[in-house]
Amino acid sequence: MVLASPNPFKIEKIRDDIELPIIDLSCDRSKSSKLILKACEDFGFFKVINHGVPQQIISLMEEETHEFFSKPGSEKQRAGPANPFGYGCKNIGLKGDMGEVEYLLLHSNPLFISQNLEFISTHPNKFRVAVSGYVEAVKKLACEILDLITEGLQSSAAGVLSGLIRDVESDSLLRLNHYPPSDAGKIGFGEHTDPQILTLLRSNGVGGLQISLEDGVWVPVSPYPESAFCVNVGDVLQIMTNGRFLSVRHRAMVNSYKSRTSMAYFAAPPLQETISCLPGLATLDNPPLYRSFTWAEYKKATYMKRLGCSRLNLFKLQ
Ligand code: GA4
Repeated sequence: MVLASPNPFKIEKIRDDIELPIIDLSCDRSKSSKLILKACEDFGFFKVINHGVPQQIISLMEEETHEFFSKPGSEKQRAGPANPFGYGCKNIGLKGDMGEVEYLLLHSNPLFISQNLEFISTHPNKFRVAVSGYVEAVKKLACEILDLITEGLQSSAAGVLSGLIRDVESDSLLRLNHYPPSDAGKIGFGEHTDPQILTLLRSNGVGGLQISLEDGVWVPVSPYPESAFCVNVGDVLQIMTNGRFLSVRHRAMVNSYKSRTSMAYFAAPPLQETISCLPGLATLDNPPLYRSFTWAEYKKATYMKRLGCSRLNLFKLQ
């Protein structure tokens, strides 16, 4: 299907007939592992169901998210500006990117979660309990998926990826987004790849997320099944798999009738961790594509560039 793009002078290809993988984590371990590997190679994206995150924990976090975004603008501003953490409205990052979105960006570290909560919620303890419970549950799911990945890769890296996320110093983040209804076709959050290892995202059952295929064709991601988590491969996982997995380009569109909220957990290594290819994934025939660097170095590079720019090329070996 070819649709008019948000920019009326540019015609963009959109295909809604592509079946994106939905992986049932309650099925046989080696089967899930194979399906995840294939999805990471083909799309850098898949959905998981029967993922073990309790509905009660999700509902609690969704209630807090709804409550925060329902507050008057002046109250929400008290939790901002996002530099990069805190409340942000329309401004994304530090280089002038804008979108039809408001958000709350939080570090997942328990100490950070406990700070400045009085600016976010009138019942800070309830908010803290909801965020900590959600972060713990999605961290566990991210680790489970990363273990299935390393098992499937059969590299001698069993547990290496999940270890980076479990580390007390892990730089993982939680982002709560609200896309108020606006003119259809407007961009909520512009195209980009996630810099981290893996992203777990849920929405309130309203569509808007789109992923880009390698040829640049956009595919809308259906918001169903509502119980599912969307999983994105991030830049660091593309680098650690020596380019075998794809860090998926994605964006969020707004719609004209319903407001959309989403909650994204970005699983990241500690800032001082050195990132390089997993053992066995670079060989003489398949030499390393990227140089080693620390996550702090990579993160700095992401904030120096506009949202849609590729950071991966900066770390490519000749
Ligand atoms: C994209 C993924 C995460 O939402 C995020 C974003 C970050 C921000 O909003 O502060 C960035 C963006 C994201 C990549 C490029 C830079 C940094 C905005 C931006 C323009 C929190 C992250 O880690 O990188």
